[in-house]
Amino acid sequence: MNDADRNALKREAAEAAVELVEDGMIVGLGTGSTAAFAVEALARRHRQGLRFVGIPTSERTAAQAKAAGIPLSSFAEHRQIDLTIDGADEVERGTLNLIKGLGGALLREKIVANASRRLAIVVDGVKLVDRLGTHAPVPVEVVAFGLEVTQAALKVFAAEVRPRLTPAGDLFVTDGGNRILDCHFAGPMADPARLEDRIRRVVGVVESGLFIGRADPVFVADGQGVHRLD
Ligand code: ABF
Repeated sequence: MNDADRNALKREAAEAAVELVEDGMIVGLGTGSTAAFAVEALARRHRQGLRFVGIPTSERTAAQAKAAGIPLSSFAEHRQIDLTIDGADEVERGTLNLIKGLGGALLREKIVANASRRLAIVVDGVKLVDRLGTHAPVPVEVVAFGLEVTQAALKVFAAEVRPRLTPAGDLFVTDGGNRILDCHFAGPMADPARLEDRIRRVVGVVESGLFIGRADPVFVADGQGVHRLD
């Protein structure tokens, strides 16, 4: 599938999720190319008169939303988000567990997801898998200090642990000033919930990109239409 076709699917999934937004809501704004289509659709609905405020999951999304005229807020004003619309890297059929964070915003995404009554996930069909770990590594956000030690500790669970680099070859720095270690597994994961728990206990880890039992619902666009998974 070419990029244009894939983008058309991403847009369809995003537009379906935006239908869940109601007047007066506090809306979490996700990160990534699929979530960006949702921000675009939200901006259109805002111009048509829908009233809501957005809480962004990254500086990138904040800039997009601001430029599009969406009113933004923060946790200083609102502790509870009604609905967040975000992308994902893999969605497990059946459980709807997720891998997120290849876009580098996993910590803020998890904080926003945690504060949300509902987390609507928008993906194209390529990201729907039988078991997590089919295509994507699990990104783990870690503090910069002791990176090598944390990397070695994560190596106990993963086949390979690689520091995320920028295209220029420097260590990638998250919006929170942390680093990312991408954990590659030899095959699909047997027990992602247990793995999330074990990764979290490693000293130096801030959060992992495993999102267990949080998606509600998932919109998947696959060329046959948009399917809603609950
Ligand atoms: C965010 O952006 C992430 O959690 C995920 O890593 C990524 C998906 O990006 P895209 O929609 O561009 O594939 O939603």
